[in-house]
Amino acid sequence: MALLMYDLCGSNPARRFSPYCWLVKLAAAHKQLPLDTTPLPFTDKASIAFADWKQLPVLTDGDTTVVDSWQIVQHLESSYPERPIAGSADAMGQALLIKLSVEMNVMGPVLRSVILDIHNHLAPADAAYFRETREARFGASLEDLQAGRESHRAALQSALAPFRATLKRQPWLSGESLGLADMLLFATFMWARSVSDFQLLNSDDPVYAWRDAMFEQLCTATKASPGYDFSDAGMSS
Ligand SMILES: N[C@@H](CCC(=O)N[C@@H](CS)C(=O)NCC(=O)O)C(=O)O
Repeated sequence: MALLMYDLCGSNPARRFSPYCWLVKLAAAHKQLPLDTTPLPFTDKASIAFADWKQLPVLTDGDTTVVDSWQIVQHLESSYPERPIAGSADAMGQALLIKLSVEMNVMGPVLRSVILDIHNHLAPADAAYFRETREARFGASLEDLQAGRESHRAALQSALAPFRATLKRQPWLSGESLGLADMLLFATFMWARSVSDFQLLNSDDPVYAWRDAMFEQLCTATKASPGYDFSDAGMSS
């Protein structure tokens, strides 16, 4: 087994912030799989042209290339079933609802809260690319988007309501043990944490305590996984 993931980075190659790349790192950490990573900036599409893909993460597993974080997670689960993150095809299917809920409801307010912080961690060519593509997508300047971060933070609190209610009734989003549903939400927090010190959560929020517990669990797991370590992932959000 030789797992290599192309991982999005900032001007500092050690600054890795993509939530999709975080998801793969979390899954590999949980499974205690050694995962090597190659840092790539946004504008280096040439290095992943072999995969016929323009987004990160891209994973190579020996001779096999897998693109898209969800397909990568499914590949890891089927190829390396020990220490499952979902445990069955049905559980994987149910986690898809969590993934889409995070992407459609949670990622937006998180991104708008830290979008200028992301930009400020990029090398000049990437910063220009990020500004152009994201300002076109949102129809507003990065400065204006992030200036509204208190309202984005409020929107985030609402989006987290079902996650918060779940965590009042059980220790993990996946149930009695940490699993894929937890990784899907946590990856989004790692995205922000890697680039920003903006406080997204109130400290009395059950999601805050869960996030600390996730960090603790996965930092412990990565100690068994040479090649990467996220105990120093960046800032604290
Ligand atoms: N559905 C893809 C989404 C991946 C994605 O959007 N990655 C972003 C980084 S967070 C990217 O590489 N964007 C390339 C670009 O904006 O040019 C996945 O789950 O892997």
